[in-house]
Amino acid sequence: MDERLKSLQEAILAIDEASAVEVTELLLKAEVPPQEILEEGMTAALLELGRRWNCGEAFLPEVVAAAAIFEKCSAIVEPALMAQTEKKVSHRYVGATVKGDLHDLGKNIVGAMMKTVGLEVHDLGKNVPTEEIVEAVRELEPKIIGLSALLTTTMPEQEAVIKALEEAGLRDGVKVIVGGAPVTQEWADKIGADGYAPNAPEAVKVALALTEAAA
Ligand code: B1M
Repeated sequence: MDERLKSLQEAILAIDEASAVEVTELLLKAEVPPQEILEEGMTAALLELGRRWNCGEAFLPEVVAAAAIFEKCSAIVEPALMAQTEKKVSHRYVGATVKGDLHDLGKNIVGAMMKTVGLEVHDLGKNVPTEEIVEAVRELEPKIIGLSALLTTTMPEQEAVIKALEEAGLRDGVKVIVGGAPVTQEWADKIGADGYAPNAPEAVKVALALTEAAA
């Protein structure tokens, strides 16, 4: 692993915002691909923090502070991400973190990556009620929606959205991709989602495959 990506991880884990911002800018200047900065630097740091939290080695205030630094670094990386990718498709994508769930960093990264391939992204935010997602599908008529869930207790909301789309007669017109740390392919199959991805680059691949299949 690039030592500079490692120092970005360390700065986030040490809750050192100034260093994290500085290293992110240096990495971009050094033309390290923005996807690598996002995945191997920033996301890896939060995953490590999650592990520490699990073992009682980290506490909520640290997680909140690290998440804020992550967002600062994302704002720096996102324009580079947008600039370097060639646009391929132009369909509408609606993204949301499901009801009861306040985790939105992953959803934001997925949305940013979807934009880089030319998808028109509508971000409904976090803790989004099922009815609001159904309404957005009715109004915006997206080709794809992406549902993030980071808690085992909110995963069932992904299923609730799929059921609500069926009941509203909207399910046939839209592909549903699910993701989030506890979500698996098995879960996606069980709830009748069209796609699952473990990370943002894979989510883009799945979205492209689904839009091609639907075209
Ligand atoms: Co929370 N939290 N959290 N948290 N948090 C987890 C998820 C947890 C695993 C930590 C732990 O205990 N080890 C645990 C869940 C346990 C479980 O459900 N079994 C947990 C808990 C318990 C909680 C609270 C209940 C804590 C409390 O209050 N006691 C609380 C719940 C609040 C709520 O949602 N109602 C809570 C709160 C928070 C913060 C607000 C402090 C903060 C979120 C800040 C924010 O999002 N703005 C936070 C954080 C940061 C985490 C961890 C540490 C990191 C999550 C994250 O942002 N990762 C997390 C530990 C972990 O995940 N291991 C944890 C980085 C992010 C880029 O990754 O979101 O996984 P992720 O997204 C990835 C992939 O999952 C995928 O691609 C992304 C990029 O590669 N992906 C998709 C995501 N969405 C996708 C959609 C797709 C496809 C792929 O298609 C559409």
